[in-house]
Parts: sequence; structure tokens; C-alpha cells
Amino acid sequence: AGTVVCVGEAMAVLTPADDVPLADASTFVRTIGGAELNVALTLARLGVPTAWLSRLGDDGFGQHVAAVARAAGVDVSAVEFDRTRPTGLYVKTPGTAPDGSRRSAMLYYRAGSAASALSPAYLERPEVAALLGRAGVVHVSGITAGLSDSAAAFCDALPGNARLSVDLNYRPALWRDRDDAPLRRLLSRADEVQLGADEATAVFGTADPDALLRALPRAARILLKREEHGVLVLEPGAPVRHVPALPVDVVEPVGAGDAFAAGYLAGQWHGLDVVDAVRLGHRCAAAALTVREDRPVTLPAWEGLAG
Ligand code: KDG
Repeated sequence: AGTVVCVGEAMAVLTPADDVPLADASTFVRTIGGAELNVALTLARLGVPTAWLSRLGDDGFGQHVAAVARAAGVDVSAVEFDRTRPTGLYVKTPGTAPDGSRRSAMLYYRAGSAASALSPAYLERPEVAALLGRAGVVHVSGITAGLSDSAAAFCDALPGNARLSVDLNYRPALWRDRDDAPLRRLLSRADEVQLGADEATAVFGTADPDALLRALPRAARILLKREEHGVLVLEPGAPVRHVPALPVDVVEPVGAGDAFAAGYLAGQWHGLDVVDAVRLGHRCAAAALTVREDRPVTLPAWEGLAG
């Protein structure tokens, strides 16, 4: 079924130690994040041959990100290190929203990062072209299209030989001062789209299944995520199927969508039917929701899950 190639920015993540408010925090826990890297790490855990394409700063954070990915079995041989731009960073402060749900404040320090300099020129590097040439699936999120003008052009220039999976991943902070046309172009090229009902409403003004199928006519499948209610599987000309989510006590929600995407893509790679692949996605999302990290660090490897 080929390699799954995930494309997008990874960042160092700093979280105040001991749940101290950011204004009082002097000690931080360093982890790593970045939507597509999260997907890649979980795919590798689930036994899928996975590569990650991106640019990192030639700095300690970048070296740590690459080392974690490499140790997890993700092919990072085509990652480019930038001597002049830093690895992106974000600061996450877990908290509770007024309705009692777990919610994190996220402060991004990523403008001008190494990954924001992704551009069509990166695709011309021989090792990048070779990896993309043998990809079965290319997975990217809408975040990448919003990093910069050159990153938007990079998304436009992604080759079309592999199946393109796009997770909308709407980040208002990235689109506040930027026209979302690159995001729409990326979505309109996708063979598979994953999006939350709230994201669908933000970008298309509706989360109605028929309207979304009309808005994304190229997509052979849309997975419409309705938070704790589960996922609707939308396919042109086929009945809508509902796959309920698993009930969990949420510890920290960031990264659940990435874990879901990884579980779903891994399920497909291993030959599961769509409903079982979505169920695996739910299982991975549940594991991400119940840890502080941005990815399901407690998830068993594929052999453990399948058994
Ligand atoms: O999906 C999880 C991501 O939100 C997090 O790891 C950081 O990539 C990130 C982003 O842009 O928010």
C-alpha cells in the first residue's frame, strides 16, 4: 500500500510545570507537537511505513524533534535543516473552559520559523521528490497552507500521484490576517477530507453532509467529526454512516484529531473496512484525550491493538 508521507510543521511545546498559570511559571516541561508529525509518529507506532517531510531549525529543538521521530521509526531523511530560521515553538497552558470542558490556551511562536519557509523549491530536492514519488498516501493539514505565502505555494505544488488526505485543522490564529483561499484549494484537491463540524461551519458556513459533499466534489470520502458524538462517513452517492466515539474523561484535548487521523489511515493501510478504520481512529483519539501530551503516548503498538 506504499509509504504514508506526512507533511507539515513540528514545534517544540512548552507547558508550565505543575499547572502554574503562565504569568507565574518559571519552569516548563518540553514536549513536541505539530499536527502532521503527530500523525506520523502514531502511524509508525501502528506499524505503517511512514515518512515526515518538513523543515526544522538547525537548533536543539529541531534536533530533538528529528531524534524523537527517528527513534519512533519515522523516515526523516528528507527533512531540511535551516541555519538561519528557528524551529517553531508553542506554549500550551491546559485549563478549563466556562462550561467545564478541558481546554488549552496555545501561544504560537512560529512566524518566520524554518517550516514557514517551506516552498515549491523544497519539493525539487531529489530526496523529497523520491519519497513523494513512492508515497501511497500524502497526509497534510490545513495548517501547512496557512504558515506563509511560500508554504501555500508549496501546498499547491504537491504532486498528485498519491492519494491526498487532508485534515482541515482550522487554526483561526493563522487565518486572521490571511485569505483562506490556499486552504480551500488544498481541500478541493483532497481525495479524503477529515474535518470537525465546527471547522466545516467556519470554512464552508455549514456542517450539512449534502452541502459538504457538494463543496468538496473531488473527495471520495469525508469524515465529519462531531466531537463526543462520533463521526459521520460521507461518500458521494452512498448512505451516510455514523460511527460513535468512545466515552472518555478528557485530560487534555490537543492532538486528538491527529491521533484520529493516524488511526483511520493506519486502519486503511492494514486493510480494515472504513467503519473499522474509523473505530481505530476513535481508539487512538481516546488515548490522546487521556494524556497531557499532544499524541497518544500510551497507545500499544499495532500488534497489541490488533490482538
Ligand atoms: O493538532 C495538534 C496541534 O494543534 C498541535 O500539536 C500544534 O500543530 C499544531 C498547531 O498548529 O496547532
